[in-house]
Amino acid sequence: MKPQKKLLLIGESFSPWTKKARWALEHCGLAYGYKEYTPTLREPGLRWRMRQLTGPVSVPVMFAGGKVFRGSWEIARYASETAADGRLGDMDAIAPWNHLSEAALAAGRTGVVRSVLSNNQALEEALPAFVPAVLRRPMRFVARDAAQRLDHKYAHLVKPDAARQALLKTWEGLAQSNCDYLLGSFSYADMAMAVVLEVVAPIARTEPPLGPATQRCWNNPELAEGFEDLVNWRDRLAANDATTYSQFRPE
Ligand SMILES: N[C@@H](CCC(=O)N[C@@H](CS)C(=O)NCC(=O)O)C(=O)O
Repeated sequence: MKPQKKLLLIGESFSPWTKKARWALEHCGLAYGYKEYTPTLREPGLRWRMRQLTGPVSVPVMFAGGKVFRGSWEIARYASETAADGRLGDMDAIAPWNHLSEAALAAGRTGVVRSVLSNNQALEEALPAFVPAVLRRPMRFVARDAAQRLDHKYAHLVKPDAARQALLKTWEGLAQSNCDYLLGSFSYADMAMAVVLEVVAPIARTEPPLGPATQRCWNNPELAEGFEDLVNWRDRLAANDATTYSQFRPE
């Protein structure tokens, strides 16, 4: 293990990309500080910290020894290089799995955002915690506006059917490896693909917790039923001390 720098991760607890980053850091035994990001409200602060005043920003972002690591893949690579013992697997061999995961998550996110947009209760739940109950209904438009902006920001990344394709490839990969690990032993490939199930039948603990209507928006019963074997596989990884991470553990 290389000497450890102080790490600060900024993410969204419910976001599958943040889940991938945390899982990788924790599997590599790296301690990190964590701050929850609130889109729009916290964007100026994040831009300031990143020294990035223009262009799109997204989370997770990690700060380590004056360097900025943008996105789950850069963070996972950093974790792998710091652990320096190959415990996340061969990252070059894993890259194609991560591409499948990214495409599936992009499609999943757009599905979730559009489902929130068509659900008044979920829109109210999306407002920050400090908004009092009586103001939630009249302020739905604020949440709708934020969700529409997210939808526009990321819609270009969506390839139809990407989630199903990624799940199918994972199912085939596991059948081929003939064990619970895509590359024969637990690696970031398993994390990247197991996290796809978080836009199908999520189980990771989120803080702050999502409201009940929002939770329903994150579920895709049709895919969950079609890929029940994979949901069970992900549950086995989550239940195993050697392969799980903090968001899969009860508090
Ligand atoms: N490729 C990036 C994707 C990260 C990403 O899409 N983050 C979204 C999560 S929904 C985000 O930051 N959304 C909030 C925003 O755009 O304001 C990664 O691997 O981390």
